[in-house]
Amino acid sequence: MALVEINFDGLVGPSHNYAGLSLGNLASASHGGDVSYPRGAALQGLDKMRHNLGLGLVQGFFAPLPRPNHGFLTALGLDHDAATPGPGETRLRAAAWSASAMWTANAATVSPAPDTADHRCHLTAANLVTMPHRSQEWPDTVRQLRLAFADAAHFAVHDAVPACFGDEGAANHMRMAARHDAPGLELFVYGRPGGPFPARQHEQAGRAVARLHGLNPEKVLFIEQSAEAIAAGAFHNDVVAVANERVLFTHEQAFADPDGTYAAIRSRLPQAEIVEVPASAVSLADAIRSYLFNAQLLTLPDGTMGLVIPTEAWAMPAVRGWLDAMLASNGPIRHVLPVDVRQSMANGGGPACLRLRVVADPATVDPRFLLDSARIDLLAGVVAQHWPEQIDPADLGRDSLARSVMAARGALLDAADLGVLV
Ligand code: SUG
Repeated sequence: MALVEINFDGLVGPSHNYAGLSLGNLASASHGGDVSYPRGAALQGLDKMRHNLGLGLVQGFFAPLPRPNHGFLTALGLDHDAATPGPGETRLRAAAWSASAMWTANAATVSPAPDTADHRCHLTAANLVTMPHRSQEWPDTVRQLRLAFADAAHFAVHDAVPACFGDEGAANHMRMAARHDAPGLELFVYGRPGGPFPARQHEQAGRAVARLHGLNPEKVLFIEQSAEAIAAGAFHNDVVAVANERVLFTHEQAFADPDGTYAAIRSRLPQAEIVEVPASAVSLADAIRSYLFNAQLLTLPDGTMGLVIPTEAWAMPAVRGWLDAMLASNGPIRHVLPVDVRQSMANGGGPACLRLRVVADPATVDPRFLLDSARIDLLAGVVAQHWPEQIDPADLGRDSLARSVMAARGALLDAADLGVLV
């Protein structure tokens, strides 16, 4: 089979909860303390995978990481099972329970084989150092990537770049190309510190990844994210822009220098089409609240493009109005496909956060990470039987909950024949 785009969705883990851990992520902050529904959340995610598979696309998944992460607590000098956390310890304890690895757009940055010097697909795990709860993900993530992409003739998996440079992976990286299997232009978006919220992506992290991947310097752009976007809650670029093949779908205020950015793209990829949503039609605040841009912009088997958006975006009048006008026009995005991922959305993770795109020949990927409808049913059966129905953040740390969360992940790994990740 030729090189195709494969979307690897993170299966929502059994410890999914709302602990309000991500400063600058308005949804996470506003839902902190709410009761979560891990079973419902994971089933919503699996329904999205089933939906996209039904479009005729290749779908993969990654398993949840081990939680609670007792090693993280030990390294911080904390007991695993203290019933009453000491002052200032609640957030640290919650961090060890976070199911944040579900947002696999932050797992790694991926450069497909047509872009790299050695014609292999390169993946660099993201260090995610800005948020303590996410900083513990990458060693387990890289283990999983090395299993899924073990075929060294086709893949190279790199450790995360040094922690002095924050890297959030594919959420701050876009690739544009005439077609997925053609050489592409890779766009690394970074933020500058100084605003009210952390700029999670450091420019040097993107530069390091581009070097590690052996990208042609003429086919790489380093783009500054606009400070106003970060200040408005766009903690990752994929909250305000998404690209697919020749199309960039972006909010007017996504980049520090939009005109310079568009000109640089067009000069390197003449067929680029830039679909810019003006602030006069959808304000930055509405774009971030609705997650319009945290969409999966997908090339469908008939060659047209579809935009998989969260139902929240479809329900917002300003966004709906703009999308209706877009569909009525003769633009490159021909279909809008709403999906319900509300449990993830309440922590700031839309359809695009939940997937990592890898352009590769599916035959070169470990088949245990690829899905067909029977395998989705298998995973859904495990979730229905083993995932906790609900979690009150006040219960994080309880031994009985820890045991059921670990047993649920164990059952999933057994069913998926991934026991080696235990
Ligand atoms: O890193 N939320 C994630 C959401 C990640 C979304 N990913 C992309 N935009 N690609 C984050 O902020 C919230 C966890 C909590 O508060 O319990 C959280 O980690």
